[in-house]
Amino acid sequence: MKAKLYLSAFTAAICVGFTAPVLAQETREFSVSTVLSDAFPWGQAAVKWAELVEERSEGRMKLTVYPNAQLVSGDQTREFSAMRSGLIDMAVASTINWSPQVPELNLFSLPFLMPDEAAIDSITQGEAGEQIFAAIEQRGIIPLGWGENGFRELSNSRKAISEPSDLNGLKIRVVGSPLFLDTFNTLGANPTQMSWADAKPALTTGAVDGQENPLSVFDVARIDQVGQQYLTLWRYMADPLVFGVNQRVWNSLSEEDQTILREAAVEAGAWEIAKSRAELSATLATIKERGVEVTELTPEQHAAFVAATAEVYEKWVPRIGEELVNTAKAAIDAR
Ligand code: X2X
Repeated sequence: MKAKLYLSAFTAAICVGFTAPVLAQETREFSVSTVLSDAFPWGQAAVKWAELVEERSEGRMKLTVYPNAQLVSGDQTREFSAMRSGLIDMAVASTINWSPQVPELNLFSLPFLMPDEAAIDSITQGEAGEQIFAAIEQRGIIPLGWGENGFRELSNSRKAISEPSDLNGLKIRVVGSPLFLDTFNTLGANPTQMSWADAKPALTTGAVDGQENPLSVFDVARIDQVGQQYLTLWRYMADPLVFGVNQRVWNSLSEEDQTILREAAVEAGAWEIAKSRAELSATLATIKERGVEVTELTPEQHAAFVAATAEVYEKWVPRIGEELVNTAKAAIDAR
């Protein structure tokens, strides 16, 4: 955290001219980590947060966004630890990247738990969301609001995938907790964990055959240009984004500034969620125009994937917490 002393031109003039006692306005600068830049909805969420905070705090707080997980040298699954130790002040982070340190966040990664956007909202905006925020806070980060990376769709360079056996032996890049290895191993694929920084080069050289990411990421990062000709819309999971602050930073702020940060995070998140959802169909059209073969699953094909990944729950529900999973399921059923 860098604290700087700024004197506005006006107060400086007063100092020089009248030697009147002056209360200098202190601007504190904070680092905000993201994985994706503001070319993507994710990075835009962080920029929006920064703008709202700077404006509402009248310059007392300046949030500087560092994209591409650069504060952890691209190693996005170390972001949470780096925040906790104070190397990073704030972040807009994917639940996937924090799930190695916060097991409860694996909830969102359970295959086919959330069928639609209303299901995501029923978790994040309800009791399950509160339990998850409590779990994050318990581990030293203050969570303030939710954003959204989006439903993650499956792409590959080899063939159209419409049933689990199509994944047989395919090398798929995944990130995050070992849950992803379990999901793809269960499907008969050959998953390999790597950071986003390493993913595109691995797709380019053919070191991996496929990957999974939201449509916005596939589109903006031009994943079609690295040989990913086949895209299956299977909506197997979605990763929300969490706006979070290091606990010591949080405790050092006045109540007023805490409120500004929290309200701005909630607003920036809601703005980004609405924006990225509204853009989805145009994004899909763009991807199709580029010649990517898009496979939409029939209800039967979808059910086959659900059945094929069911055993992931046996291992992971106890790690996530049975109560949390049940609370989430009840919220989804009642949506
Ligand atoms: O690495 C990914 O796939 C990304 C950019 O979606 C996340 O950070 C979870």
